[in-house]
Amino acid sequence: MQVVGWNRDLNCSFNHVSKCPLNRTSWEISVGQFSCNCSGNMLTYHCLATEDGKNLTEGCSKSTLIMQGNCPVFGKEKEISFKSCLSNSLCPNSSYQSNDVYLYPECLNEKRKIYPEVRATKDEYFPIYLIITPLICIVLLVALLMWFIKKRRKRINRLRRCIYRQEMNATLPSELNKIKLLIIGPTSSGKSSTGNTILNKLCFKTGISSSGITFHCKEGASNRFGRNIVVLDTPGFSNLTKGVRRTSLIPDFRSDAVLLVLDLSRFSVDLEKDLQNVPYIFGDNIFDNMFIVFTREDELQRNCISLHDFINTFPDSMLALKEQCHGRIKCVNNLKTGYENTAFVEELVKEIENMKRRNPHD
Ligand SMILES: Nc1nc2c(ncn2[C@@H]2O[C@H](COP(=O)(O)OP(=O)(O)O)[C@@H](O)[C@H]2O)c(=O)[nH]1
Ligand SMILES: [Mg+2]
Repeated sequence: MQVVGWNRDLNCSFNHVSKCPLNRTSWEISVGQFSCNCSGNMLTYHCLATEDGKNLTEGCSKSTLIMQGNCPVFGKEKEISFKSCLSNSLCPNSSYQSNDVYLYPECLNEKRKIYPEVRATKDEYFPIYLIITPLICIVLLVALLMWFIKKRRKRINRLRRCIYRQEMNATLPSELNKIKLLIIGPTSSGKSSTGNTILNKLCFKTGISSSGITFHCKEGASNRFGRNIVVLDTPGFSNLTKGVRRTSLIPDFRSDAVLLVLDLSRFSVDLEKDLQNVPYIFGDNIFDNMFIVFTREDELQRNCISLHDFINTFPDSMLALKEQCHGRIKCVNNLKTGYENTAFVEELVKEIENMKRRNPHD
């Protein structure tokens, strides 16, 4: 850039404008409107780009000869300088006076295309920080939220464990608080697992075997919710000799409730036959205080089916059984451990106690 005009000491005003006049008529109107009688010097109206290319400025200065291919600009001290017009054929193609610049709109282009070095200022690039800053904020927010949720979940689990421990440490109840449960059902339906869930300890051996794992009745007890819960686990139907009555197979065990444990993923003709034999093996009154407990609730959840929807698919024989049990049907996931199954056991205990209250002589 070369300084070609100088008006540092002249007390004239300069205004930034959004547009410069681009033809003779409007230029002359601006000349008439803009007073250039500064400090007694006869100066000429100019409307030029500033040296940094950022603004268009109106002001008064001495008219200066600008050489071909250049555009006049206002320097930092409002002196007239020039910059090369690198654009194209629309650039000045001969020498001219700086106050005739309106003849070359390329020099007054609002987008400053005339000055590649000015055009390259960072303000004219897309402001990447406008994307990066909110992005960083979002990532930080998500991380904070996840940290908060994790912390909360930990606290809830700690609380649950605490409640669970308190429940476990409850003082041993008297005989009056005893609840006796008899567990029956087909082989491998999950009887022993359900017994363990109720007692909240590995009391009965579990596993898969076509002939069954449990061949003898086994009793287990545990203190839960301030009650002394006693469970009698029995062999599967296939290991109970048909034609032999309960009394000879199962020790004298006056249960408060019978849990008929069925695997909800296994409904077969064999099961229907087994169920028909239930009153013969266990006695005609077996249904009076019976709960049907379906294991593998996890399978229902995996298939997004509610217990209610599942019950709606029951065959007639099961509907009849449901009626006999007065609709007492429950569902359990024995894969859950400890306090995760607290709700199931607590609900079962409450329902058994309600049932006992309604039938005090049973
Ligand atoms: N996925 C799943 N498997 C279960 C559930 N309950 C029991 N089982 C499994 O079923 C199999 C038989 O269980 P078990 O309690 O020995 O049956 P039992 O012969 O009736 O005493 C075992 O492998 C258990 O792990 C349950 O709720 N969900
Ligand atoms: Mg078993």
